[in-house]
Amino acid sequence: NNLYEDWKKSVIYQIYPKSFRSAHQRATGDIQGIIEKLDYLAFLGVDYLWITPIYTSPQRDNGYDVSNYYTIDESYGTMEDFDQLVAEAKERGIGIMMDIVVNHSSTDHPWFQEARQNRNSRYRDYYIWQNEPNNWQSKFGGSAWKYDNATGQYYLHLFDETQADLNWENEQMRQDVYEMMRFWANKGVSGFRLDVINLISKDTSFPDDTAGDGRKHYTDGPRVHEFIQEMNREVFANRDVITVGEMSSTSIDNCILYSNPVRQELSMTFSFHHLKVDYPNGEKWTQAPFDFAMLKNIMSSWQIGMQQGQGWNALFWCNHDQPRIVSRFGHEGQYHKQSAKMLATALHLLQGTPYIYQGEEIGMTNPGFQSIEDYRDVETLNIYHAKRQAGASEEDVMGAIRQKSRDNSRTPMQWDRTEHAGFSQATPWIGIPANAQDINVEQALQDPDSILHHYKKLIELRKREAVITEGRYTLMFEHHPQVWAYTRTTDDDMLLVINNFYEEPAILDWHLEPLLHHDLMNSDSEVLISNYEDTQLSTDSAYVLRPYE
Ligand code: TEU
Repeated sequence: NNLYEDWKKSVIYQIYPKSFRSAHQRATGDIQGIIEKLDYLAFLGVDYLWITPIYTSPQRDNGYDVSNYYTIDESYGTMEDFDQLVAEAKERGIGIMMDIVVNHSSTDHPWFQEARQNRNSRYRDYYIWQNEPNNWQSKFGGSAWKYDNATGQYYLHLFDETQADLNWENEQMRQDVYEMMRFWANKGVSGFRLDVINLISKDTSFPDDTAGDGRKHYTDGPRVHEFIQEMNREVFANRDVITVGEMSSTSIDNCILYSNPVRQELSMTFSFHHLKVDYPNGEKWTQAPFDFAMLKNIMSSWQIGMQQGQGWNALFWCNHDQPRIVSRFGHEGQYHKQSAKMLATALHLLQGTPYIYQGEEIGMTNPGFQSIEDYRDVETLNIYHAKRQAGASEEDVMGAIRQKSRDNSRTPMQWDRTEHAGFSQATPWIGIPANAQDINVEQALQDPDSILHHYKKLIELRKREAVITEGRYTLMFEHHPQVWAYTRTTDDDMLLVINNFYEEPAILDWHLEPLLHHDLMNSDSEVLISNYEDTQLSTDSAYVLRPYE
């Protein structure tokens, strides 16, 4: 049954190279730094490394603004370094996934440079030009259109104004993209992560949005499945690569289309609805607790929906655009360890492909920077200025930024207790949280009870227990205000996962789940993994879970 091909048991680790490790002792990380740490990653047991963009770039958006898709940015090293990385990772059974950013290019890219020269330029139509802007908004704030003096027209940029949207209606442009992707595939990379790939097909009448920021006119747009199927034929078919599409504001139905194997589009999708549960009324730039009922509900609908439609989802709490999960849904203080392990368990025993973002496996936290001067991210800086200008107080804006900024996850990887946490001997490009003294890889390796060892064990379990890959998902104790519990079942096995998301002890009343209770009383069971040493499943009428157990 090719529904469960081998790669579906794999676990992926995300590296943000700017903040991973600087072998050259500079302010930013590099490829040799990744090579130095391959043994560590092999020890953890991951199968693929997704490396965020390392192509030549002016770094306005930390590499998501590519000015040459065929070269490595000098700050990261050389093409020789890259080839060495692919080869040395392969020796350890690890594949490299490239991050492909083709919804837009940098305005420094030669295509754009030529396109903006004059309206008849050969590359003009590689981008999207209009005489008048519509009311679509950039995801980083302000209008999505920028007036370009030289030719007197506006170009579209859904992100920063230096990230001009490519025109996927242009067939030659598409062919150039596929050729570029084949170049990396031929170098022996094992996969692709496709940046905001569900935004590439726009409604070409560019209508004003009557109620919103425009996203409904380009999200999962009219030709997107056609383009991805074409990319599949041109690049992925007959190659041993896995693919994951980053899907902005998507739907379960579309993700099934993107990832059901019969459709020949992508291996899997990233969706973000579960990470908007602390955006009250959809507003990100707020300080707000997370809505647990909503989280449970979203996770469950995606598990059930994707399973029914035979799609495949990526499982993730963290990435380079999100705050740290232990600071977000867990506990930074006394229950740091328990809560980080609980969150890992809740996620890794679901159906899908788990992604671990660098530092998550040791429980890295948000840095809690005090001043806007400490932040680097273009989105954060834009929002700071926009909100301040609109009259918001320094305290409110900084409070929201401390909770939501993308820089929360971009601080250097904490390797050890030395200065700059073993990231580099030079002062890093962005600060390091004070808790690096306690939260670091060296410490985690020495402590058999560490968060790191818990992640390692979860990865081992996934390889060993087919039920984690294949089992049917059923939500248990649906309305419990503190507990997310679910079962995964196959014909032979049942896995029961129970997580207390809060510091307060939680009581499970078995009378609420009589069938489950009956099954547990009449079968042999074993505790596979827990964040407390002495966890035992009791079938007494009420079962009490400890803080974050
Ligand atoms: O992110 C796309 C995206 O929509 C976000 O997660 C984005 O960070 C968020 O909307 C901001 O509020 C991808 C990359 O992961 C991100 O780092 C890039 O900045 C972005 O695309 C543009 O390439």
